[in-house]
Amino acid sequence: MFLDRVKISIKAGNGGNGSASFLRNAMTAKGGPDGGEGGHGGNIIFKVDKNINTLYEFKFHKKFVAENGTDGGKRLKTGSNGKDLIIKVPCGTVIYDSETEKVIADLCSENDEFVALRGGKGGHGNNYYKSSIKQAPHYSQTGEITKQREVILELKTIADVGLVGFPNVGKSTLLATISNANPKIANYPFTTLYPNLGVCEVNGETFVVADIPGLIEGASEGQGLGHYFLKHIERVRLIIHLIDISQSDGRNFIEDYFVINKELENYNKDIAKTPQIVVFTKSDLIDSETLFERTNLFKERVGKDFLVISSITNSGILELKKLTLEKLSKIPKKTPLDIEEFDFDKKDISSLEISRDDEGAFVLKGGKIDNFIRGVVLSDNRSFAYFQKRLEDMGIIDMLKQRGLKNGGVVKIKDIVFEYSE
Ligand SMILES: Nc1nc2c(ncn2[C@@H]2O[C@H](COP(=O)(O)OP(=O)(O)OP(=O)(O)O)[C@@H](O)[C@H]2O)c(=O)[nH]1
Ligand SMILES: [Mg+2]
Repeated sequence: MFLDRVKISIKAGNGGNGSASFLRNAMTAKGGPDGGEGGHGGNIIFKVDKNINTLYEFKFHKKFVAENGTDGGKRLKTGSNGKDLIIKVPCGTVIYDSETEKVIADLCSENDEFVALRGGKGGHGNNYYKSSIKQAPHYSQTGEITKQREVILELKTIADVGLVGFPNVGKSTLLATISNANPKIANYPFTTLYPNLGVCEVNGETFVVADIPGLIEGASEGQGLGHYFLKHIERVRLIIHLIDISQSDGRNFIEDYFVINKELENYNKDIAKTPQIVVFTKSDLIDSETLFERTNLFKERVGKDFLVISSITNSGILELKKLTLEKLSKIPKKTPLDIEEFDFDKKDISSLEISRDDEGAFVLKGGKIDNFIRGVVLSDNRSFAYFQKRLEDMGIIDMLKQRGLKNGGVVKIKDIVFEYSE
């Protein structure tokens, strides 16, 4: 099965806790603080792997968690950093924020990578808080806890050329003839169920060709399989539009031309503007007189240039390869998609919300509080004093006073409740 859109969850590693320990050995009965720093959590990184062509692996594996940092230890031992988790994706993977559906990364070149989530910071050990006035801090900082997020991965094939046309017109056969690819070929419609890529070489130069599953009338509205794959044509620079000139499937070749172009236009106006080479296939199945009549009719009715080929006799194949290369040399590469700035990573450390509950207690919330509170281990009186002092330094006590906080008033911060005393 071909999978080209999938939702997965990702989580960077948590930071390790800082340690609050004191040096104790035979020589120093009462040593100083020696608690080490917590290690940082691992990042979540998406990286292009050119050996992967589909998102199939994500069918079974949908949850990705990077390693946590470990806690700091005694004797200033720093915790180890969590390992980054590298998620390998095919070239052409677009990543969306699943909440907003905005594009947050477009991994469209071979060496692209994207750090989606940064690991939580490790907490400071008590040694870090040592100062001239505070020789023996008993508190340390907890590591940062990261949140799980959801992203959507979507594969939009990256190829220079897309082979487009009705089912059974010979797209896969042409791909097999001109490139190193080995797609399934059979004399029935919808043989190709997902895009195949091949590299075609002409005069020492190469380009990448994608064989797209056959389109039918209504494809842009969901008929057949094609609609699902039209997105893979979005990024090709050149379309080779294949039409069965032998009419072996009983359709009319001129109608075929218009129907497919209409579907492209209905799907996306930009695709309709992509340069095309019109190619008549299976010319070996009709005699030269019929071929002459039909191509003349096409000139009259449509008036566009075309090439005539047969993948069986190879006639016209070299000419098509050369024309493709020549056209490509004049068409600029498509630029990556516009990226919305990704704000999973931005931490809210400034917001502060003050409200009062039914009992008249002051309730503090917001990023500023979250950031601060993780540093406080309140099992201990000395760290509690530090906590109140920090609230004062941050100007929060003044703000509360302006709103009516008096001596003995109750303040709630998450699960910490205390009475304010001047
Ligand atoms: N005689 C002749 N037969 C061809 C030619 N090209 C393809 N065929 C035959 O046409 C049939 C369909 O070919 P495919 O390459 O599978 O067609 P497709 O366009 O990829 O079809 P879907 O994947 O179903 O959309 C096969 O039996 C091929 O052998 C050609 O130039 N001449
Ligand atoms: Mg095919």
